[in-house]
Amino acid sequence: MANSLENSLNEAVPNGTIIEKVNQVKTDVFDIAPGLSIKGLDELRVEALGKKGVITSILKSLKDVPADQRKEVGAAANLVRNEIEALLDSRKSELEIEELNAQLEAEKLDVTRPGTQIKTGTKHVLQQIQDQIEDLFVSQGYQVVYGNEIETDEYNFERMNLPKDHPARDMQDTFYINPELLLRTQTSAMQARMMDVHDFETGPLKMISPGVVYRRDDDDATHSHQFHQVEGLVVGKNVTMADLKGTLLSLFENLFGKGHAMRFRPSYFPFTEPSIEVDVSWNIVDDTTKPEDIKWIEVLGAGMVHPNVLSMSGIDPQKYSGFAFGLGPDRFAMIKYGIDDIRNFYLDDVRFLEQFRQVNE
Ligand code: FA5
Repeated sequence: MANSLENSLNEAVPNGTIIEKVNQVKTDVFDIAPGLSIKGLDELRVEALGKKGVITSILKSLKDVPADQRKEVGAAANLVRNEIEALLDSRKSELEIEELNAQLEAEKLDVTRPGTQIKTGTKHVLQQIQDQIEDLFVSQGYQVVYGNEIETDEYNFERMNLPKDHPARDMQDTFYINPELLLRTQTSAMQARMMDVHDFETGPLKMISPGVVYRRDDDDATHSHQFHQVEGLVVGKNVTMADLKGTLLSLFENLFGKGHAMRFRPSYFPFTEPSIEVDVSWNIVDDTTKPEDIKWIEVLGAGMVHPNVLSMSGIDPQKYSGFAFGLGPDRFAMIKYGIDDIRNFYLDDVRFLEQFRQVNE
C-alpha cells in the first residue's frame, strides 16, 4: 500500500487545489478502508494523517494560499481531515468488536454441560484390610512396626528357633540375595527384633507387624509367591492361650462380622509351643449348618512363644510368657468379599479392583 495515496493523488489531481486534493485523498481512503484489517487501517492512517502523511503535507501548503482565502480553505481541509480520521476510527472499532466476538465464540463455555468425571484411584483392597487390622490393634494398645522386606537369615530363621539345618525351613524356601540375606518369608522376623529392644520393666510388649513376604510357593487359588502377613506378638507376665483366643475372636468379629465360624487345629511351628492353625469359614454358618457344608480356609498360624525364642532375646521364660500369631490378610480379603482366587489381588485389573472403591475416600 506504500505511497498508494500519493500516487493516486498525483495521477488524479496533479495540479489540483488544496480542497480538490484532500477530497481526492478522502475518496481513496473511503474506497480502500472497508477492505483492510486492523493492521492495514493503522498503516493507512499513518500514510494519510501521520507526520509525513499525504494530508499533513497538503495542509502544510496552506501557507501558499492567499491570506484572504486561507481561513476558509484551511477550515474545509480540516473538515475533510476529520472525516478521514472518523472513518478510520469507526472502521477500526468495528473490526475490534468483530474480532472480540469471534474470540468469544471460539472460546465459548457451556456452563450447563455435565462435567467430565475425573478418575481417581482408590486404596487397594489389601491395603484397606491391613488398615482395618491396624486400627483395631492400635485401639487395643498395640504398636505397629513394619520392618524390612530384605531380612537377615538370623532374624527370619535362626532367632525363630530355625537353625540352618532345620527341616522346617523347607516349608519356607525363599529368594536369597546371599547366604545371609533373603526376602523375608514371614513377618515373624520382627518378633526378635522387637523383643531385643523392648524394656519389659515398663510393661508388656504388644506389637503387630504388617508387611509383604515372599516364598518359593507355586501360585494357586489360595497361594501366591508374594503375599501379605500381619504378625502379632504379646509378651508379658501371665500371658495365656486364652488371651490369644480372645484376641483372635475380637479380630474376626471386627473384620467379618458375625456368622463366620472359627476353629483351632493343632499344628507345629518351631517358634511356638503349643502351636495352632486357625481356620475361618468362607461361608456364613449358624447352628443348623451341617459340618460338611462349612468351607474352611486357613487364615493364620499361632501359638505360645517358644521358651527358646524368649531366651535368645534375653527374656526369662520362667517370668515371662507370650502368644504370637501370623495372619494372611489376603485370605481375610477373600473371605470378607467372597473372592475365590488370591491371584485376582495381584493382577492390577482395574475392573476387579474398582469394586472395592471406598465410598468416603
Ligand atoms: C507362618 O508364616 C508363621 N510365621 C505364622 C506364625 C506366627 C505362627 C507366629 C505362630 C506364631 P504360615 O506359613 O502358616 O505361618 O503362614 C501364615 C498365614 O499366611 C497362612 O495362614 C496364610 O493365611 C498365609 N499364607 C501362607 N502362605 C501363603 C501363600 N503362599 N499365599 C498366601 N497366603 C499365604
